[in-house]
Amino acid sequence: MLTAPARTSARPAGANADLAKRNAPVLMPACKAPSDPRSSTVVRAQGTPELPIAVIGRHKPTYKNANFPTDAEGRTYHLGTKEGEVAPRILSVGSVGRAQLLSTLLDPPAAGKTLFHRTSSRGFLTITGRYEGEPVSIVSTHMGMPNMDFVVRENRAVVRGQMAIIRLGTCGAVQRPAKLGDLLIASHGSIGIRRDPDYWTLLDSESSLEHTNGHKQSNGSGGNGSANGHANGHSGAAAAGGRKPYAVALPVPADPQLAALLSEEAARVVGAARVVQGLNASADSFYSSQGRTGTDFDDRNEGLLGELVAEHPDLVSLEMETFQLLDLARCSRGSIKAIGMCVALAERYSNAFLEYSKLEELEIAGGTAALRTLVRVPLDRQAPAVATADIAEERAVQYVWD
Ligand code: R1P
Repeated sequence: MLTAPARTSARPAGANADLAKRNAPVLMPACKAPSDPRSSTVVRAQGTPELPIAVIGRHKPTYKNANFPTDAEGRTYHLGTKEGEVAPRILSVGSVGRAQLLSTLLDPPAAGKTLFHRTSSRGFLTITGRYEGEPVSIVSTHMGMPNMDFVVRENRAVVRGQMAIIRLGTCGAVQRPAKLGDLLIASHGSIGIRRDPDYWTLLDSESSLEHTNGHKQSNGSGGNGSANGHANGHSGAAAAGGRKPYAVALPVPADPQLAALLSEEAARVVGAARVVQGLNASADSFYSSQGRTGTDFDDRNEGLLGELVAEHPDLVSLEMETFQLLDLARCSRGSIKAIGMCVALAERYSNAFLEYSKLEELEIAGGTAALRTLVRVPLDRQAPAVATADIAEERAVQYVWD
């Protein structure tokens, strides 16, 4: 079905006093006015020496249960957190710097207390505190779908009850109306793009076969069928038994409640004209699977973006994690609500790239909208029971936000 990306509409102004208070900032600057209680804690992503970060380092404790490893304290293998340290409402961000920056939006800790920080031996940073009184965690997820898999599964294992996870990332804007600096919300869900190595394997084996049979090489490249310079894989696809060099998974939906709330909050923060809802695509690499071309490798991806847009006219954003988040949420037996939102850092259709100095205020804007959404979405605290590992056993839990 051909659908144009939908625009959000802003919530009517002045609905109530609380709303008016929340509506105050349009685009939050990196350093806010002194009257704002959080202003003194807004810092740049780089150089935040005052933030206490516990680095576990290379030391590894003893783990039990090869199926789902946890240490004697119940800490997960890659994220290094245990029950009580992670809130059911999670903001997943790509970089450690973004996590640190957005932690400055959290409620100031009570006197004598600090926000909970933990950096695992693999570099995953978890920061837990409260936002508007509600416990939330910000988790740096790094890049790519395998890292998102760690973040979703290992956090699921240490949190009881239903969870909400919002990814705030950066992305490429695939087509208009999405443009540089916009907040692109994956309200239509996400497709996944995977480079299929079998395509090249089949080309190579066909080439070898032809060579053995004494036929003239069809590619004229001197023996390697994957170096024949086909423009976009179409002609190569026929040669590789009809296979395509890039496999595209069907769309996985986002949580509709989160989509509605997030588009509303994003429009309130940056204005409806800078929020675009549509379909996201997560690729398994930054370069070939996102249609970035070059001559060093035989990628056969020149036609990839055009094919994606033709197949999915509502496609707006291209990045590397949201598909995994939505896929796991869909398979979580109703225990996870999830969505992704990205700052458009690049325009793939014009080749423009955002001035990096503008990124921080956009991260703050997106983070504000995401945190407001996280604390508003209703979650069922009872269901479902989590039985991933021994850590789910019933026992008194000390919550770091209490
Ligand atoms: C690539 O540069 C990284 O940036 C995007 C991609 O998804 C990938 O992770 O997101 P983040 O800014 O959240 O890392």
